[in-house]
Amino acid sequence: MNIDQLANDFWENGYLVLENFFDEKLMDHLNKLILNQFGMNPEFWHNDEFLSKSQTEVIPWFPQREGVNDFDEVEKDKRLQSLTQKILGEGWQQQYCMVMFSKKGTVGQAWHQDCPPDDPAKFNMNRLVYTMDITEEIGGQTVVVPGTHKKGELIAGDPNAILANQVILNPKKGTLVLLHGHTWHRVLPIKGTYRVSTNYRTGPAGTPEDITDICVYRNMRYRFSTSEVLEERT
Ligand SMILES: O=C(O)CCC(=O)C(=O)O
Ligand SMILES: [Fe+2]
Repeated sequence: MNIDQLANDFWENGYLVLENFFDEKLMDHLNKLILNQFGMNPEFWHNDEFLSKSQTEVIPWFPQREGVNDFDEVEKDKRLQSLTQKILGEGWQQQYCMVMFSKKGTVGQAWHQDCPPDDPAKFNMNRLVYTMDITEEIGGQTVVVPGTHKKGELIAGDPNAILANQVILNPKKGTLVLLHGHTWHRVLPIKGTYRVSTNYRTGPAGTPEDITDICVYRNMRYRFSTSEVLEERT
């Protein structure tokens, strides 16, 4: 693993894809725990206004907050730690491990930035681990627009439009995706039985715990802690 090259690629494109990064057995084990937790028909967690306006259908689970230690192994991976350090620098902070579940027939996630890009130095970084194959047939592919972590605010408009230069990612079981929180990204609708990803969120030194409280969509800014549309965008 050439860490310097990978870190350069990350800062050039705003994301990085590393296939076969995690052991298949570990992925299978975590995926089983996730399915036990959610079942196939979990209730949505956000309110109706958010679901209809954000066009985002995903249910989060924070296993470590419930004492489920099985997810620690990924976080402790030395290669993941050194790559994170190279990209974010000394003093980077692990925020939390969040599993995101979407069931069959749901819309995925509309275009967004995880936090406002008003100050380019204030951002989160997603470290996404895929415990199952995400394929064309299953849907739920992650879509990014390379380099947009340097382009400021996501352009307003149709929440789900095809954007120029977008790249569709098809992460496999064991793939690691690093994604800058300002990079414009979305998740396509889910056609298969379910779709999960697990996000070990981080940020550079000094990143506030609530950095991702306000999310930028193409039609609004939304604050999760108060379930509030802060700004309509047109
Ligand atoms: O699940 C994914 O592939 C991306 C989810 C996402 O938008 C995020 O972790 O911020
Ligand atoms: Fe996101």
